[in-house]
Amino acid sequence: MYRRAMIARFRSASVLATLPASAGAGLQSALDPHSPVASEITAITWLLFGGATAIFVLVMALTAYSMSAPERAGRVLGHRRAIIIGGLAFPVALLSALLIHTLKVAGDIAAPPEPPALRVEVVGEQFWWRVNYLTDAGYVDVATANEIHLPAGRPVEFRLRTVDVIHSFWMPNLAGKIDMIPGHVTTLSIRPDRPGVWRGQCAEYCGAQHANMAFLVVVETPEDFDAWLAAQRLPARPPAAYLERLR
Ligand SMILES: [Cu+2]
Repeated sequence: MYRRAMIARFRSASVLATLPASAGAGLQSALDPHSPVASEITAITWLLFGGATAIFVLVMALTAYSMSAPERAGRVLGHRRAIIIGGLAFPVALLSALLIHTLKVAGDIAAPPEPPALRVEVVGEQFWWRVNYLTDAGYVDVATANEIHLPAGRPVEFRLRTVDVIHSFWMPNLAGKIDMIPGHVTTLSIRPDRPGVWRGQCAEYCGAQHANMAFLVVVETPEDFDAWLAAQRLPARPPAAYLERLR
């Protein structure tokens, strides 16, 4: 219900009115990834969830066994070899394997696989997002607020900074959280896999209006994105209603 209300609110107020009805499916979900980085994070999530569930079930089964046959369980589970394998070797081997795997994935996520086709600077401000599209030379080409347009299938580099307190930039469908730290520029590289609309949110409590610090990510075909960018470069025009009144 909330999601429908959110989509309706944004649709009525912005360019989203032109998007197909299916655009809002999985609007804000880390379990519905739409970039290689987000897919890797989701895979780790399921790996940890599946592994933790298997260990929980195993421990519950051993607990039930111990309660139903305490003497026999005491002999089997209390044996020195069982304690070394189950209490020491198993957790050390498992946690080490997980550590190596997650470090490798974290390295893949941090190192952009390809040079960016687009650089976007996002500035966190209490309590909104300034979005600057940068030229190759690093100057601001076009600026928007609370709405990020991206081309599908093209690598994008975000340069993230803040002008006041710590914020955290989070697009659950497209990437993990990344903090915006005063005095620092952090970077994030993604490649959205298909057109769609997703919602992002500040993930670091930053003040009274923190919960309202949200934004939309509109991923379009490269042709639509180029057309949108070209339209944004045009000088602002007065609203139609205002022109009507002048007639
Ligand atoms: Cu914030």
